[in-house]
Amino acid sequence: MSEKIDELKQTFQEDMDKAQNTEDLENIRVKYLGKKGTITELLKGMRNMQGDERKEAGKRINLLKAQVSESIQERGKQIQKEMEKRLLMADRRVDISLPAGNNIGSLHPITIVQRELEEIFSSMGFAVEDYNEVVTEYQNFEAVNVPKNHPARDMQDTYYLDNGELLKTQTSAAQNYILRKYGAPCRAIFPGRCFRNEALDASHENTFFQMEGMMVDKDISVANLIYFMETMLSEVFQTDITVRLRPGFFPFTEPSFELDIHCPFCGGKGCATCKHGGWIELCPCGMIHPNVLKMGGVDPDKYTGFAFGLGLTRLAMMKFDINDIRVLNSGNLKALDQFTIL
Ligand code: FA5
Repeated sequence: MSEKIDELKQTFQEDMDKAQNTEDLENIRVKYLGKKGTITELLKGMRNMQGDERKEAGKRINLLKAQVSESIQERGKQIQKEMEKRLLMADRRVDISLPAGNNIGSLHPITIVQRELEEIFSSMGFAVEDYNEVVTEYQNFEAVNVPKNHPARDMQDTYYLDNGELLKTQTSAAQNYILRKYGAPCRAIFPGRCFRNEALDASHENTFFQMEGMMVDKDISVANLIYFMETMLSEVFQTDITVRLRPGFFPFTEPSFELDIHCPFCGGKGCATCKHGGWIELCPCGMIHPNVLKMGGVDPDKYTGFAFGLGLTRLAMMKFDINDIRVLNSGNLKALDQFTIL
């Protein structure tokens, strides 16, 4: 019996290694667990056994049955995920001249990219948080080290409510809330809609999405920042991504950087997407300023951390090759219909 079980385990593993899709898996399930399946036959064979031999065989076969069924389920989930990923990340090109013939609805391109990023960061232990769109001046500016009359406020003019609150200009407005909620150590991302009083053009909207991320712990350094950004972007673009940091300025990070990626479309040779420079500017980031940690109730002498503010809308444009940001908020079904996920 034990030889038979070992043999069966081996052939099962070989069959599983070859399984590519749900149909292959169903065939394997029938072969081993179906009415006339090999394991079912083994169980039937116990009829001829007695006493301890029967007991022992029953234990082993039932264990094998549970393992086989679990492996099939696990592989099924994996195949399902791979299929969803392929559907989501298929290299879609927007052709707005195509007729709008699709009536079944679809996820918005930004939602597709946001969900993918959430999944990637969750798998690296980051909590996913949501935050208000209407915030106080304190949250949007003071709590991230931008005091009243600081010139950095000029770059982020926005829409004010009569009660003095405002539509948040950056997801950084949630940094203080996140630090207070989690304390240290913490890892969190918080995507959100942002608003700015902008002159609109092909790459500037008054309403757009960012995805902010923060990691705070003992001895966090720029090396950690680079590692997480490279890992995340390699997943998004499904290819190894090299990043470079250039000096930048944000009042809430010190040092501050602009993170560029080696163009994933031309491999750095130069193309229309990277404006022939080989690099694409993607994500401002830096080490969280001690004042921001302090205002969030975290001791900057014990903890350090990094923060980044990814332009989610711009990332979606890059992934789906959309060359005018205004398409995304336009409700133009001719363009948006093409992202339908069946
Ligand atoms: C900020 O908003 C900082 N809060 C980012 C940050 C977070 C830095 C944490 C350091 C640490 P900036 O203004 O550059 O930075 O905006 C970040 C990204 O948002 C830009 O790179 C861009 O992709 C996107 N963005 C900004 N303004 C617009 C706009 N009008 N339309 C579309 N995307 C925009």
